[in-house]
Amino acid sequence: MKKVITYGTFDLLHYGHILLLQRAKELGDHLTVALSTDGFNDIKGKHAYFSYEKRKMMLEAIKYVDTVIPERNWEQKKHDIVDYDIDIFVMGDDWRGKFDELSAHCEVIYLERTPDISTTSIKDNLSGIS
Ligand code: C2G
Repeated sequence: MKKVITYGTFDLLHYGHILLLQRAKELGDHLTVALSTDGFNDIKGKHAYFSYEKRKMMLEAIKYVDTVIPERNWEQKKHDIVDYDIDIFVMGDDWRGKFDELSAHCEVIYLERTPDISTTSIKDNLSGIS
């Protein structure tokens, strides 16, 4: 069984996230999403609209997602890959090159980001900024 993992905040879930998860799942047989905890979002300087529990519940409702685990820090990726016996690490290509060191443990794939949609743009549009 080919196991895939990806990481992110997945706040205000939108079709860009879904298309990423769909393509990630298509690369293997099992997809784990390491979901940024509220504490890690503080470290990332991100403030999610929805709590970790709500973001986790929404991800678990997506048919492409098999398992959701917490992402608590930057360093856990190489341990997750070993602990969960991961074959492929996937991220959107806004991260291209940032995680290449993981290729020592598994295949590293960057998928093209879906254009013209982001959690930030949704927030800005709703608040009338843009
Ligand atoms: N994404 C995408 N297209 C968009 C928006 C997001 O493909 N229009 C992808 C991102 O590239 C990422 C995933 O969806 O792979 C989740 O996006 P975010 O929740 O913004 O993730 P981020 O805050 O970048 O967290 O350790 C890694 C970090 O946790 C990544």
